[in-house]
Formats: sequence, C-alpha cells, structure tokens
Amino acid sequence: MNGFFLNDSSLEPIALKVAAGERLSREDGVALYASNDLIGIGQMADFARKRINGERVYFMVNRHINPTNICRNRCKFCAFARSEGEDGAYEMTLDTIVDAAVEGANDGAYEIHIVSGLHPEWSYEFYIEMVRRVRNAVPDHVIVQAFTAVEIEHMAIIADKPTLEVLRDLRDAGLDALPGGGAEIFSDRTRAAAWDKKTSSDVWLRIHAEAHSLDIKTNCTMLYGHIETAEERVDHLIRLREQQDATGGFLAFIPLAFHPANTELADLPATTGYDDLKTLAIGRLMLDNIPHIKAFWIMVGLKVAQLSVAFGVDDIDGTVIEERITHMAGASTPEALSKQDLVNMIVETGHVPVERDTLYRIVKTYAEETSAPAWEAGLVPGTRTTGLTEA
Ligand code: V47
Repeated sequence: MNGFFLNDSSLEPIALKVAAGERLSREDGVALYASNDLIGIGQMADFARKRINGERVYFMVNRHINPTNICRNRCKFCAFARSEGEDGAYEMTLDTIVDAAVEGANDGAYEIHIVSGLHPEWSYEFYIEMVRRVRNAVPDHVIVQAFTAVEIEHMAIIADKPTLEVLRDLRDAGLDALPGGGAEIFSDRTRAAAWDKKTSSDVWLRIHAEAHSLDIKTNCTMLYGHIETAEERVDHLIRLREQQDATGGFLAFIPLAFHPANTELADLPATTGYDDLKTLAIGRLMLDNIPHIKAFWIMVGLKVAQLSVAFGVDDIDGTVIEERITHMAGASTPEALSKQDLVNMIVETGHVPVERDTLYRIVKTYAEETSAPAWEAGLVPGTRTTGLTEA
C-alpha cells in the first residue's frame, strides 16, 4: 500500500519509491513514459511537489526582451531566427533594449529576461554593454536574467575567450542569472538531425556548471515533442540531475513544448495536453534535486498550465509582456498576462499564490499558508535560502 490510486499496477514499485522519497532510476523514467496512467503519475508528482514546495505555486512579474532574431545558427525547430537582410529580420539598439527594461521595471517587473539570436556582427563589447546599461537602468531588486548557454558560447567564440571568463565579465557587468534555453535534447542523434550547428550537450552543461561555480543561478529546459524518443527524454533528465548533484545551481526545470508552425519541422503535430502534463509530472518525479518545475504558460497554454499544478508543477512563470520565439512558431496563447490573471489561476486550484523574483525570493504571498516548504528550510539539496521578506 503506497497511498496512491493506480490504474496501472506496474507502477507500484515506482509508487513505493516516491512515497519513501527514493530516487527514481532510468528504467523507472522509461516505465513512467510507457504508462498511460496519467492520473496515477500525476498523483505521485503532486506528492513529490508537496514534499518540496508545500502549498505554494509561484509566479512572477517579468519582462521578456528578444534583442534580435538574426542568427548564425538556423536550427530546424526554430521559427524565430532570420538571416541578415531576410524579410522579418530585426535588431534592437541598446537604447531600445534599455527602454524596454525600464518600462518593465516601472510596471513592477522583478526580472528582465533577455534571449536573442546569435548576431554575426554584434561585438563582445556590445553584449557586455547591454548588460551593464540594463543593470544600471533598473532598480537593484530587478534581476537581470540574460543569455542562454548557446549565446555564452557564441560570445566566447567572438571574443576568443574561455566561457568561464565570459561569464565572469557578464557577472561583473551586472548579470545575475542565466535562463535555461538552448538545451533542447541531450542526444547526438537529435542534434545531428535538427540543430547540428548548435552548442553540444557537453558544452551546454559545462557552461551551466561554470555559472554555478560563480554563484550565477541558472534554469534548465528540455525541448520535447519533435523527433526525440521517450528514452532520450529520460536520458536528458538524468544528465540534468547528475549536473545538479555536482554543482547545485539549477533553480527550475522548464519542459518546452515544441511548436512546429513556420519551422522546418512543420509537418510534425503539436504536443498534446496529455503529453504536456505527463512530461511536467515525470520532470518532477525524476528531478528530485531541482527545487522548482515550471509550466511556461506561453508554450503549454493557460488551461494546461493551470491543470499542471495538480501534476507536479509549482511555478507558472510570469506576465512576460512580449514573447516572440513561441509566437512566431504558432503559439495561440496571449503575449502577456496580468498579475491578477496569474493570482486568479492559482487561487482557483486551492494553492497559495506566491509572487517571486528570479531567485525564488518572495515578493508577496497572496494567501495564508500553513507551513513553509522544505526547500526553504534547506532540506532539498541544491537550493538557496530566501533573502527578500514577505510583503
Ligand atoms: O532556447 C525555440 C526553445 C527556448 C521553439 O529559463 C522552442 O526561465 C518550442 O528557454 N517551439 C527559449 N520551443 C525559451 C526559454 C525559456 C522560456 C521561458 C523561461 C525560461 C527560463 C526559458 O525556446 C529556446 C529553444 O529551446 N524554442 N523554438 C519552438 N518552435
């Protein structure tokens, strides 16, 4: 007896491990993907979520800025990238980027999230100056979360410097955290087929390890629903888990649902709500050392994001304001949500909405909670203590 109501009895051994707080194996991950007992998997993920995050569901007020879509890598899954001079190519000036950041901060953002294409002409100094100017233009409490590991590698190439030095320069200019993009699926097979020019898995993981060594916290992602297999998804999760065991700086895992429209993989179907929920739940179950599982509502849609709170998710991201990468690939979600929309979505699920900053420090709690979550008490490896206080 493990306390879960399972329709698929083959999941019993996994349920026993989950109930005991034991780590799941690769075989367990593959068995979870092979099972159609979504509700059973969801119950186990909900149990794991509660153990780590109590009653809280996080959201944030943030502002996304995508400074250019001009990119020297043309990955097959990407509808955002353009070549220089191509129809639809754009690049922002530093002034425009800073204005957007200031506008975000004035609207109450606690995070400026900057992700871009790999512009072949932008200099190393331009990137450093971007961070310095944004940092100086926004109040101290606003976190600058900028550049995927792919962009860090690009900067290292143009500056002819090691990536560790690039991260140090960016940190000195005011970079606080790295977003989790660019990981895709850590498989040589998928990489060769769909993003052959992009940062390799080893380099992506090494850059995150280097960031962690400099106390720059990062997120991690997995792009799913394209040409990968369930086994490749599980291997990806295990590599993230191993990295977290070694360096401990991942704050959140965000599965990114592939959007096929306007990409070279446009003949593939979009992900289903069933797969989205299962992938979020399996993420929670496998990644026992990463404190937060985020459903990026822009990608999974508002309804699945809300439901995911019963399937292991404790974070539904933020107000966002202007998102281009997923919308250019056919996302039908709004481009922004208000703070009240996010609070309402969470309240309806019976959880406690908590507005946070990038580092999961509390900005404001919107309901009474009966106990603090385990990660805040330092019981979950790889986590940090809070700095801000509840308003
Ligand atoms: O790196 C690109 C992915 C990422 C498509 O760290 C696509 O808090 C789906 O990483 N369909 C950018 N995905 C977004 C990202 C992110 C988003 C929200 C929060 C955080 C965080 C990070 O989106 C890219 C790539 O992996 N992507 N094209 C597509 N067609």
